[in-house]
Amino acid sequence: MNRTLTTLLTMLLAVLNAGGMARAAAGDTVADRVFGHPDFTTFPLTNCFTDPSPDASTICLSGGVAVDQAGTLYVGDFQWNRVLAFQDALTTDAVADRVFGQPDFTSITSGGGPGGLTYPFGVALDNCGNLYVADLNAGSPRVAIYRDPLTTDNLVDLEIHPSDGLFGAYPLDVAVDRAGNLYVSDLNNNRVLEYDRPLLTDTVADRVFGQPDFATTSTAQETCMWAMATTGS
Ligand SMILES: [Ca+2]
Ligand SMILES: [Ca+2]
Ligand SMILES: [Ca+2]
Repeated sequence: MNRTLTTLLTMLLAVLNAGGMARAAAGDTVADRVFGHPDFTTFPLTNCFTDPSPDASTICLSGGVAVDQAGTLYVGDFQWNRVLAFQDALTTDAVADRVFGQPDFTSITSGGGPGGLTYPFGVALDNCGNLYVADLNAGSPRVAIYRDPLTTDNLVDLEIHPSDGLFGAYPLDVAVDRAGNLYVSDLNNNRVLEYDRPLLTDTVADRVFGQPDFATTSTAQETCMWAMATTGS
C-alpha cells in the first residue's frame, strides 16, 4: 500500500471515529433491543393463541407501534386485546408499565366501553401525548382515544366510529398530524377518513380519501380486494 493511500485511509478512519460512525452500534441495521421476548433468540414454548400466558413482557400478534416525545413506546397487542406502554423504552427495561384495554397485565378478554378493547392494531400519539387506538371492536368498530394516558387513568375518553351508516368498518390504522388532525384507515370501506382536531371539535369526519364522498364505498374495489385476498390474483 503506498503512502498516499495509507494517509487517506488514516484520515478517513479519524473522521469516522470523530463522528462515532465506526462504532458498531451506531447507524447499523442490527436490532439493539427487543420487546415481547426476553432476548433475540428465545421464543415461548407455548402458542400464545391456544395457551396464552400474558404478562407485562409478552406480546401476542404485535400490531402498530408509536413513540411519544418522552420516549414511551406504545404497541398494539392485537391477539390479547390490549395496548402496552413501555416508558423510557430505550433507557430502562422491556417490561410494560401501563396497559390499556385490560384491567391488568394478565387479563386478555375482548371487550368494549371505556375499559375494553377488541383486536387493537394501529396506535398513534398527538403532540400532547394523547393516545389513539384503532379498535376493531367487532360490535362497534372505533378509534378509542385516551387523554393524557400516562398520568391519568387507562379508560377511553372519546370514541370515533368511522363507518356510521356504512359497510362494516375495519379501522386498521391511525395517524395524527402536528395540528392534531386524525387520519383513520377504514379497510372495509376502501378509504381514509380525516377528522379535524377531534379532541377540540367533534367526532364527525371532515374529509375522505379514496372515495368521491362519505356515502360511497366502491363495491368494485371491494370485490377486487377480496378476490385478491382469497385467490391471490
Ligand atoms: Ca418498563
Ligand atoms: Ca382516560
Ligand atoms: Ca369534524
